[in-house]
Amino acid sequence: MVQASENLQAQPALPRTPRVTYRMAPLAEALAEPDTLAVFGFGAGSPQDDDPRSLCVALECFDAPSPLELWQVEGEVTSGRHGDVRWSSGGGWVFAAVEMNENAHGGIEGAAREAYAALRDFMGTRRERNVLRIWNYIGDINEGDGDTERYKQFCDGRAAGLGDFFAEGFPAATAIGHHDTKRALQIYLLASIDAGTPIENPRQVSAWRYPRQYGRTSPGFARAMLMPAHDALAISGTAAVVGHASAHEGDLEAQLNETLTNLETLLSTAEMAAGFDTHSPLKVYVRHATDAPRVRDILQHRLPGVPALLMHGDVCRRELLVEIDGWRYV
Ligand code: 3EB
Repeated sequence: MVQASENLQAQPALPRTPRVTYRMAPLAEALAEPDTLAVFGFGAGSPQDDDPRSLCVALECFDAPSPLELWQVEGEVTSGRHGDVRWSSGGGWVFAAVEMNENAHGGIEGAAREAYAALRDFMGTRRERNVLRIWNYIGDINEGDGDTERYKQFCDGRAAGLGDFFAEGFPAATAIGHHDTKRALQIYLLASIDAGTPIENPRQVSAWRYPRQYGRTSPGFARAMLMPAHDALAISGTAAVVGHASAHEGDLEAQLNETLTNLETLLSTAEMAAGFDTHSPLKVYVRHATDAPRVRDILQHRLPGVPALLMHGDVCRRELLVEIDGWRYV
């Protein structure tokens, strides 16, 4: 008879998903913990550190003081720099981040192209080749009309810089507008030695199949990503999109309800139990600061006890007022 212990040893160890939490703590304390893969502060007042694991996200948090976001892994963490990329690795995971000044690259399109080319170049040096989740924060995302809107220029540059980087499958993603007057494009990612399972939303057209009206270059992202060990679902930026159309234009509460329906659909498609809990860190991007109290009220009622960080961010379609992304652990 096969012993249980032999059985376990025969299983290839899949890397356990980094633990993502929000915490009120000094940055130095978070960085001093040896299992810290990355630490994020939010907004202009957030603490700064030269450590490659530390990133100040250019989005203001509606809660003051704002917490830090911590990513913690099992195993020792090493870190460094590779050209414009700051990175860390540990436990089978890689964090990589790049901040590009648009002015140095002729605008948002060039900055996106260079940023993605830099990330792709760095990832080529790693064993953790599977990019499972990526975040993009872009200044003045809705400025410009039609195909010249800055989000669409970003999509063009992103595709050019990516080349065939995501040929084996798109990661889950977020693309949100920030209000920092420095024209800085911020991109960071989480990659693994093992592949995840992309999840689409049956209520929505897959983003890479969006019709032409949304731009020359369709955004390439999966609606969610089931992590290799099936211990967590990474959820992409999710808004009130049904089919490919924006729903409930001008109605904040209806958009929020539609977004929550989309989130529940992702959980059920990933065969996860319904609902979010105290270990499901979410980010809620709110376009108009004046809407934040109402969004908070609704979410306290609909998602009681769920750590939801409210941030001032613009959704990439100007009629959309709110977007949610985050993590759901098993
Ligand atoms: C949507 O559902 C909203 O361009 O990477 C969400 C997540 C959105 C990621 C991206 C865009 C992106 O289409 C927009």
